[in-house]
Amino acid sequence: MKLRLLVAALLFPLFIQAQTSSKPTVAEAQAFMNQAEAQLKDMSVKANRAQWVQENFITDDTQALSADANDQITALTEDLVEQAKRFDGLAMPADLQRKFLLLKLSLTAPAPHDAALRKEMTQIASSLDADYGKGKYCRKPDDCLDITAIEKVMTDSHDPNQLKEMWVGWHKVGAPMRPRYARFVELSNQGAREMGFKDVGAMWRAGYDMTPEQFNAELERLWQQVRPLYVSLHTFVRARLSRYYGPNVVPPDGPIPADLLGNPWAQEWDGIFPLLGLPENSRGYDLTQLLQARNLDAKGMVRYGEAFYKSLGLAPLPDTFWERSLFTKPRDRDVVCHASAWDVDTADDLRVKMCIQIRDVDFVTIHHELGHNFYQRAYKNQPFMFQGGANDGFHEAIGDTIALSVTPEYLQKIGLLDKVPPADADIPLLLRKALEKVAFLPFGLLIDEWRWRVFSGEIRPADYNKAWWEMRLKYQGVAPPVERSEADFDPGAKYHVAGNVPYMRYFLADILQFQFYRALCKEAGYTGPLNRCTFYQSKEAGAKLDKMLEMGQSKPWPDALEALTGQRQMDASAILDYFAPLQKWLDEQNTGVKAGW
Ligand code: X8Z
Ligand code: ZN
Repeated sequence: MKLRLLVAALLFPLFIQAQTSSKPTVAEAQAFMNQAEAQLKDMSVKANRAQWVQENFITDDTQALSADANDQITALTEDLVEQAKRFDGLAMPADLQRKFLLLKLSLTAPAPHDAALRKEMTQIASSLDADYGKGKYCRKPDDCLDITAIEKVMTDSHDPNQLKEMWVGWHKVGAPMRPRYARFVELSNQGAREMGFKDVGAMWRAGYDMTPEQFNAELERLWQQVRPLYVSLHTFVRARLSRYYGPNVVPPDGPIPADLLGNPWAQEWDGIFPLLGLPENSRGYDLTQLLQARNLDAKGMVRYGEAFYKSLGLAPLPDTFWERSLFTKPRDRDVVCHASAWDVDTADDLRVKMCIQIRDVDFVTIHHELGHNFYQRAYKNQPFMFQGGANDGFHEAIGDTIALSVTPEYLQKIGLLDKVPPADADIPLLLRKALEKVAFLPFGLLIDEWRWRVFSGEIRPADYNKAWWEMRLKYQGVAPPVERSEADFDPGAKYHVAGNVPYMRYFLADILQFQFYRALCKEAGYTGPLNRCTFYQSKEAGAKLDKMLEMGQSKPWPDALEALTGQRQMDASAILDYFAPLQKWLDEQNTGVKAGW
């Protein structure tokens, strides 16, 4: 085909010139896009199935099948992006223009055109994902802990030696990934450049309906808005941990050892609430205990989650959701336990995959995952290219917005809690929430700050770990519990790095969810203190939410934000409002204590 064109060009140069300068029409662009959407939809369903099987049954074969399917969809997408270049510069309706942009941005890992290199890249991606899923810390050959077990120990144990052992044990998972990760960066960068982007990070940043400079400025603005609240929390937590463990273990004026925060990545700190010295039972209840006292199983917890969404007027999940989801960790095989929500056929085949434990944080994660599923179903009638979150932060924020509504008042309404704790339980309740939401902010920011610098070449493979810990120190004020070197690859011990899932979405979601929540509480007619609001059973809130969800990514995200909140800017004032009483309390507690690290 190409050869024929070349001959024609030599024989009839003038004719060819006339042909190529005749502009394609909008009708042609529309027809091209319709066909592209049909092809991509078909192939993405196949790739979804392959990946579902791989993550639920990790073997060499399923890994190869999933890599193959990914290879094919990558090739198809890149081919379509190449063909779409002939419509560059054509004036077309805004929604069609948007589809062309979204087509270009649709791959998280763009690959080189060269088929051998593309295959190499998709195989590396699949092997990194599988390595994480299979990852274990083995104390002895027949005594191994997977990440679900390690997370549990790191939340429950308060023995610094055991915590250090777990932390070091889990972080061994990253080291073997290092050379493959470096190669992955090279190959996917080449793919991004072939598509016209500077590098993969620049391509990821192009998905926010603004220039990369504007996006950076937005991130900085939001971070500066919330940073004082984070520093107040850090200062308080460090002082209390120093009191609990002693100043030799937790120096009162330095960074906090990263293994002592109740979580393998020190990303959410709710596990250490009992160590902070508040009076026994100060919150009035403990959700983990309530769930366990009910003898709830994993499915029962998901049923509660679904019931919340139904109470807003949204339709129940299909039967296949209950038949095909994975709720508990299988005993006899390796699965990727990191929770995820799936939309296998871009219509009704919704699923979650999660190794649920009966505890409060998993209750929140269930609502989080269902938020993805309800969003996916709400936009299923949009054209394929518009089936996505207004931006990826929106997708991550929906379920968390619902989970914020899991208040004592709500738990009482659904019969899980007898008595709503009085107002003086608010500080402990807010503190517990802050350990989840405020502690997360710098972590949410730094993962992709690191990765963007890796993709741009500013951080070289020889400095991967050094830069990682510099950034963890700078943003989070945490330090590794033992010395690290470039023989380690600690970023690989975090799922989203191994699995190549962009992370800035979670930082945005952490801010957006409070903005959504405040708007939905208002819609529900609520006027009390924000942290006690539940919009459970509010059909008004449900209708407002659904209106935004149905839009998918058909419009720039400020339009979606406006539909729900009336605002067109991301705004951290909602998270600050929510935690305002706590910030005041923390600052009182911190009087005379040096802040920062
Ligand atoms: O990965 C997730 C979800 C699936 S999208 C469970 N989260 C981030 C993480 O675990 O690192 C939710 C909060 C942040
Ligand atoms: Zn999510």
